[in-house]
Amino acid sequence: MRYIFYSITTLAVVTAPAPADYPALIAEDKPVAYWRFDDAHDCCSESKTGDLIARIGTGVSLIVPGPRPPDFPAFAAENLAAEMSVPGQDAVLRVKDPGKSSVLDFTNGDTITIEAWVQSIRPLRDQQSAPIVGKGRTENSGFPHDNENWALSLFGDGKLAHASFTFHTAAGTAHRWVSESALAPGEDWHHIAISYHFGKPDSISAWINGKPSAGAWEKDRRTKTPPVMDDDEVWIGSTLGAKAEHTFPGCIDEVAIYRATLSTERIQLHATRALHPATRIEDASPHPKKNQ
Ligand SMILES: [Ca+2]
Ligand SMILES: [Ca+2]
Repeated sequence: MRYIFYSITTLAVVTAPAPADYPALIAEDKPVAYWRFDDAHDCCSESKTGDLIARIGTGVSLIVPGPRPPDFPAFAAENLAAEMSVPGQDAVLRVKDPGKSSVLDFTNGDTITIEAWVQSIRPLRDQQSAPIVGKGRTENSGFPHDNENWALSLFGDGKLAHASFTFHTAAGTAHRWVSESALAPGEDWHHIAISYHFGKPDSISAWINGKPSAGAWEKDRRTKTPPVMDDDEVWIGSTLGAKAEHTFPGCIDEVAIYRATLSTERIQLHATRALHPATRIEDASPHPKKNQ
């Protein structure tokens, strides 16, 4: 009887009401751009807010599963993500900057928060950067090579992947912050978020799967100098001409950009992950021995 009672209580946990649906959660925090990759058509995936359109490169697949229940209860069972499926062959999503003083432009005094779900399937080499979403450094004609306005990436240490935030100054100097916490490559989905108030190097916050992580600017790269700000594109999943070595090694989903900081409580809500019910039963239930 003990085993039957255990199963019933576990079922009660499984059928508890799910939290609010993910797009509604994001909308409450008022992003200026939010790409879901679920309702893409021919060429494009539209932002759920504003009118920023991500044009889909031919090396991107939009038929792969994103985070889904039961592990990620806020998502729909049919949630889709963007896979950089053919690295080096146009595996990138491109968003045009509307122009001067657009919602994609940031300078000193502005706050940016960037978040995304990532499935980093292949391991990163030591010092390898895996771009999630960033503005500039596209190698588009008419723009300098070192014009990264802002970017969220993973950064490899040869084994694990750390969260990183980078920008260039107008002079073209790169400034990279790297989290202490890191995630292992594989099939699991992870929520990554970074918040930064430009001009204040100590203002940076990062969260991996909802947990705040300490971190540091690379040596001599703390700066109060403003970032370069121009009209280059935002790219999701790749940088630097979308070459294979500069393309994200896996899938990206639910990319959101805010012009404000988000509290840890809100980030944790976004990053909600259920304990896997099946695993709990497997692990926790006593199994009677055979022939007992
Ligand atoms: Ca999605
Ligand atoms: Ca601009």
